[in-house]
Amino acid sequence: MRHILPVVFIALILLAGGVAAEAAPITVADFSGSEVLIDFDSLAQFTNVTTQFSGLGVTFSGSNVVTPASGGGNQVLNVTGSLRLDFSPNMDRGGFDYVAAVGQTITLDLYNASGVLLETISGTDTSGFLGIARTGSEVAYAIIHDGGLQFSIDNVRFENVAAAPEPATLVLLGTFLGVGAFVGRRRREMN
Ligand SMILES: [Ca+2]
Repeated sequence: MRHILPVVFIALILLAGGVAAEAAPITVADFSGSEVLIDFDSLAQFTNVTTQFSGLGVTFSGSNVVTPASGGGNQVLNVTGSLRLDFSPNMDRGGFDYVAAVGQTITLDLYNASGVLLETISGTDTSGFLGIARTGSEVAYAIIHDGGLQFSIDNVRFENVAAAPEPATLVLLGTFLGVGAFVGRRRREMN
């Protein structure tokens, strides 16, 4: 028993640490592979993107229009400098490709359902990927903005990985439950 308690204690600390909200910039490679991916290629030119992808868990608002992407297919051109994405259910990992003008800064702000700004991340390249992960499943909507200029986005990705526990967490939980069962058995044997 004296040797088992520290193990249980450490397992509990690690499990609690996984629940606390933490954020980090991510790349496309950081997604699970089963994330939602919206490439806009199925939409007609000059479509205004709003609720076409609500079945996939996201709606768009803010002046925008579907235009041809330079590499083929479609992208979404934002003409007012601000685009909002509402997620249902909440997401905890998301990102997108962007194209901007030289000297422009593209910013991604993440908010919870109460409108509290949780995280912000910016990109200053003329094209690239902007993404962020935040544990805790709190992200209800995102606003992409650039200070009033035009920008384009494509390949919007998002998911809620908290809904599927990570393997490391499962192993820890299994260890914890296993230790608990062992202690219980030892106690029954001693009585
Ligand atoms: Ca596309």
